[in-house]
Amino acid sequence: MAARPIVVLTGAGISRESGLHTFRDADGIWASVRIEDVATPEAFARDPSRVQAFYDSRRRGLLDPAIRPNAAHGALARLEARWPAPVLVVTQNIDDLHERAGSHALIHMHGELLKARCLACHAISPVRHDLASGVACPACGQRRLRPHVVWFGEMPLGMDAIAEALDGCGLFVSIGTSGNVYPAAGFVDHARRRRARTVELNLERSLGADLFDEGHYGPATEVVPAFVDRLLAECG
Ligand code: BV8
Repeated sequence: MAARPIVVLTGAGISRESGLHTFRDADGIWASVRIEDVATPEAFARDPSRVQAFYDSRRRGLLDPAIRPNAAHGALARLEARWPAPVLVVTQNIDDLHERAGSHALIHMHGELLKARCLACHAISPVRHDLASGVACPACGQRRLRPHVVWFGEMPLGMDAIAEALDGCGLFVSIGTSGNVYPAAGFVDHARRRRARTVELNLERSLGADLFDEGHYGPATEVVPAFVDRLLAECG
């Protein structure tokens, strides 16, 4: 049977072994700061400096040369390069590790830490420095930049393209996500309704584990390359 398109959803767990923290693990980001204080539009309106400092700190962390893509990111880039049908990675992550590993068909549905959005002209521009310093928008020159990040209560990015890809995929793979956050956590249901095969690759069973046809559990750098190798062997 001809190879079908694949949609892969990734979450913070795929970047954990690269040295980036997850959100809801014991040492996760939400263990030391509240979503309501740093990851909502209301938080930004109430205390922009605090929100900018939260993302400036994470951006500096991501730019540390020690933070590099890991074998799981690499396996997904290999899958895209060698699978004989489209492979789309939809990531909830705002890091750039999928790009640096070589993935090209990629949607950052929660935005990107290395981009800023201008509140005056809406331009999106690359950023590698602190926004708290009040840098000017390269497009309009005004000093009203926010992180190009989707906060709680904001519309995720690329939803139409994601829905179209889920409609047409034969395989949906969820990697490194706890299944807490919607609409991402609902993608498996969408794929099932379209009769796609659904697979979860995670350190432990997620909230939606029962919705998957199969699950393989362990560190992403082990279970993702093994799964990709098996997929590519199956398709010859
Ligand atoms: C939306 C920002 C409407 C960037 C994030 C009231 C008003 C409006 C909406 C809502 C509301 N109440 C609820 C909602 C919905 C809300 C939501 O889901 N809330 C939850 C908390 C209940 N969602 C929204 O608000 C979304 N927008 O609904 O708009 C709409 C929707 C559709 C259509 C039209 C309109 C916006 C959600 C995006 C919020 N922004 N991040 C940033 O700061 O990073 S969400 C945040 O959680 C991150 O993006 C993160 O990616 C995401 C999900 O977390 P995970 O990636 O899963 O990380 P987590 O730590 O939870 O889990 C890690 C997993 O990895 C674990 O399972 C662990 O076992 C595993 N793991 C750990 N180590 C490893 C590993 N796996 C493998 N190997 C390892 N080594």
